[in-house]
Amino acid sequence: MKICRFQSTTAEPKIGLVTDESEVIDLSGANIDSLATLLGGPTPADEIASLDTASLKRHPLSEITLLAPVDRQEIWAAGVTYFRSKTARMEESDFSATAYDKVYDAPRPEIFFKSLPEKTIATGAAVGIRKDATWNVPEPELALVMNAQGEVVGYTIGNDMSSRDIEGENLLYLPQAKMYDRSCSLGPWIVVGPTEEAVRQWEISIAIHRQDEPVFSGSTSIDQIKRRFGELAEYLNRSQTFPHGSVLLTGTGIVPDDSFTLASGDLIEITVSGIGTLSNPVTIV
Ligand code: DO4
Ligand code: MG
Repeated sequence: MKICRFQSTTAEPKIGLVTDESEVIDLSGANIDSLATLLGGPTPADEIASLDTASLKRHPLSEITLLAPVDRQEIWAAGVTYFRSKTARMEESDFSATAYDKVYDAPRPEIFFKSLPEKTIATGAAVGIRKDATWNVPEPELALVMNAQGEVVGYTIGNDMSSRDIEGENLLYLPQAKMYDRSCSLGPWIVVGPTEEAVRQWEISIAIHRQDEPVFSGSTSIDQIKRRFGELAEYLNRSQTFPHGSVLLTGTGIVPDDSFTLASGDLIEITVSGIGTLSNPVTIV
């Protein structure tokens, strides 16, 4: 079951159900007008499955604009959850290498604040590279969607845009490497229902094009994430409440060679086999 935020002819954002026939069923007719309401309850999948959608308005997917699938949820991110991420960070940084090595094996995961709903970029819109950074990469990540109880109830795709030169210079610069205008995209929608075991069978892949030519591609299995989803969710929700639910990116397992950096005009496409594709051009901010 795919839940989206969208705009049709009216400017007002709406919640929709994306059907296998590439239609969007407008759930505002069933009094569902925010993700905060859905994620504030315990089981959004059951709530939507119980609706009688026959009389609700439908739009062809091609005629609506998808919005980032967040309205009142904070967006957080976990790091160094794949072996590939650990080794890449140890290489990029002289004096922070032990920190990455240690956090990969430590009981407590690395979790950092990433974005707010109003700052988060939807599929189709531009993500940003910082004007003061020289080494910029996308980080393709599975994102967990949690309800107010901190339980994982859905999945979407995230791009944790990162400036590797700033991050590598000093670990204390991590917030500047990770949080700036247009540094986080999410979408195209939220898939609710699948179990962690099913999701671990999915693949995540990325393709980057520059002037229509491929310049980087890579893929990995979601099952390479070292930590259980419930473990990551439990740490995020420990001593912290999210009454409208929350989103947690789960870390990257695909890191381009050190010679690669993004350029303005590049097109980034991140695909998760059970979800769809998050597609964003790149601009300088
Ligand atoms: O510790 C730096 C960031 C790690 C990260 O974002 C990742 O592994 O995806
Ligand atoms: Mg990341």
